[in-house]
Amino acid sequence: MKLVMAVVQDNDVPKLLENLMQKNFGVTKLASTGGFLKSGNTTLMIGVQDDKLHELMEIIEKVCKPRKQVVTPFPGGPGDAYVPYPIEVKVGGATVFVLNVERFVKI
Ligand code: 2BA
Repeated sequence: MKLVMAVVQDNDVPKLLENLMQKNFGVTKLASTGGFLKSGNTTLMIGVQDDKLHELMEIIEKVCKPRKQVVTPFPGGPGDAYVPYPIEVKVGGATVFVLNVERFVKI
């Protein structure tokens, strides 16, 4: 069994959850915040049997689209020369971690 931790953009969450529910994946949704943009994103925790991992990854890939976001970087610290001009960053589709599960119990 694997535990998939997928950091996705909030915009993609409703459609992704709908797709995952249709295919009977078990999902826990966590509100999270990106360290760089310091804005909200969503982390989905999905426990999945090994033989369903490929199907799960295909759904995430299909639904989560990369987007461009314009941000103004934060100053590094006191005394830093800071020029607050906006930069464009590409966010997503999804950042996905796949972890081996040692034990899975429901009590
Ligand atoms: P954020 O940390 O808010 O990053 C948002 C986007 O900003 C990133 O998109 C990337 O395109 C850009 N970015 C991040 N750090 C940067 C830097 N030092 N310089 C320039 N641009 C930078 P993604 O790579 O698609 O990441 C989306 C979100 O996934 C991240 O939001 C973070 O919440 C999570 N994430 C990404 N890599 C991670 C990692 N190695 N460990 C844990 N979470 C991660």
